[in-house]
Amino acid sequence: METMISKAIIQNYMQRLLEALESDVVIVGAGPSGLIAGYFLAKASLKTVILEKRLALGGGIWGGAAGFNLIALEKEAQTILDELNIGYQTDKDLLIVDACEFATGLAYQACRAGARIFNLVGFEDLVVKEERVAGVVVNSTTIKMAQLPVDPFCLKAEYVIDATGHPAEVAQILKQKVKRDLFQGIGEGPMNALVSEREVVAKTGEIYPGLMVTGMAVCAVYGLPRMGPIFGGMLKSGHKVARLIVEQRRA
Ligand code: 48F
Repeated sequence: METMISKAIIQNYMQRLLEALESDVVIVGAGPSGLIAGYFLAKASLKTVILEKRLALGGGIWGGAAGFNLIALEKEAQTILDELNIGYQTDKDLLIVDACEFATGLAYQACRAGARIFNLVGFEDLVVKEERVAGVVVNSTTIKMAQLPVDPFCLKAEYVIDATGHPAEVAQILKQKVKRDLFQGIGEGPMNALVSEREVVAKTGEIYPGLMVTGMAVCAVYGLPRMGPIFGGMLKSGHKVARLIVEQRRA
């Protein structure tokens, strides 16, 4: 019985991993922007892989504001919340959502739509060919944490999305190794929720052929202000990046 369980897990995991070696889109980071992008891409029938270096999905959602586990969204996010079957209550012009329901609801809906999520797998480097991003180099989080000298493996993809949040880790690698003038330096400006919520969506898009940026990684790359525990812009940014990829592939 014990070996039967082990064999079933190992065989099926390896099958999933083999299937993920070539995909339409690899999303790095399973915070709100990455999960919602994964949901819309998978819904549009694109083969979508989401990589998350931590054990839990949801990124910066869980703690709400200072550990008060509620988050706020603008009222126009209501349509997406309804589509995802995530509950909310209204407070003046805002929707208030339970952070735990938001994180688990986004993760569940991305999985149900068909996105393949691998947690405990961290992005390490890009594959770049003929001036286009062609995939990612990844390794197991446990190997990275133990700082073992173990080589990584690669996943090929037509598009890579940087959804790593504040550190914009994928864009950082691109700047260091390929395009030094991509941006000044990584980092957000001081808090301005209104401007940031607007600009994060406006600037979501392709920063290099084959590499898109979404969520707080957009703010980090363009030096936009931070916005705190308001998440409408994260959903809109993830939705937009998915739409841009679907449109580019159609063109
Ligand atoms: O930080 P995160 O939630 O980014 P986001 O989707 O949303 C930002 C908000 O949560 C909040 C905010 C907006 O209101 O200010 O902070 O832009 O999620 C990023 C995810 O990427 C993972 C990280 O563990 C987190 O779950 N991640 C970061 N680097 C890597 C990674 C990496 N190298 N490989 C894989 N995953």
